[in-house]
Amino acid sequence: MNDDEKYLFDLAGYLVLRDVLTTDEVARMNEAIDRHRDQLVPHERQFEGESQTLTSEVRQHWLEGMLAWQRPWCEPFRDLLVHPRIQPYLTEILGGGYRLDHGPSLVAMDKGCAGHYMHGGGVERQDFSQTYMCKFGKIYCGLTVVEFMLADEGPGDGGLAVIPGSHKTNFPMPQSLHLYEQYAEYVVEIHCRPGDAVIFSEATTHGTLKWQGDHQRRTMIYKYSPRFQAHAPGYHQATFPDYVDDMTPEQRQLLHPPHG
Ligand SMILES: O=C(O)CCC(=O)C(=O)O
Repeated sequence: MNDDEKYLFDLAGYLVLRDVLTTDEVARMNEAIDRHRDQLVPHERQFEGESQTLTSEVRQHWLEGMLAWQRPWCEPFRDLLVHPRIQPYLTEILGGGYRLDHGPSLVAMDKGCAGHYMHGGGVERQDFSQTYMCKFGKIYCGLTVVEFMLADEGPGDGGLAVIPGSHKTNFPMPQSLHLYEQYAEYVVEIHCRPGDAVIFSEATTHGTLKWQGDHQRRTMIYKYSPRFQAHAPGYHQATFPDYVDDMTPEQRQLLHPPHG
């Protein structure tokens, strides 16, 4: 993570990284998802709230469980846990030994699909697990999101949107902004090509705009925490799930419970 990227991440709460995945990696993931499309689950209506701008009869579809899929389908998703382009960023902002907190999850959206209200940021995050701080030139993040784009997300398509700088806000978000009904000029729609990645603090206010693209939106979401911290219950309630035995030691390291 170079000095420009540290400045931008601290300023805005997110970074867009171009060409993180090869065309082949994107194609392998899309093929694996196509093979499991019968497992896509419609998203609950609660994520649009009462919003007049985000609601739709066309539901988002989510898919999980990729790490446990049969080989070769699990492989590209396991590889993302230890992707060499992403690791230096997470090490810098989360510290060594960071953990997969929850995910991976696919969000798939067809034309006209419902969004997700603006959430996170400022005083909404009273829980330290989702904090953002910068002290003595060092960034400290709690829950941190990496989105890997598997389809084009161009101007006017909708999809991921953030409020730059909102990871440092001090006042409650107006309800009309939460519902994306007012102050749209403060919300930035993120534009990506397949293979790009976006890293953002969960404390950066973000959401999903209604999908207007003719093609299906596909983004893979991985959420990480520092090694000593958990937001979600994790993968290790009593014992590790069986598929962990079949992972590399480097991949398995990411599924460890919080520790000092
Ligand atoms: O659709 C997206 O890219 C954002 C999803 C989101 O807001 C979340 O997982 O918290």
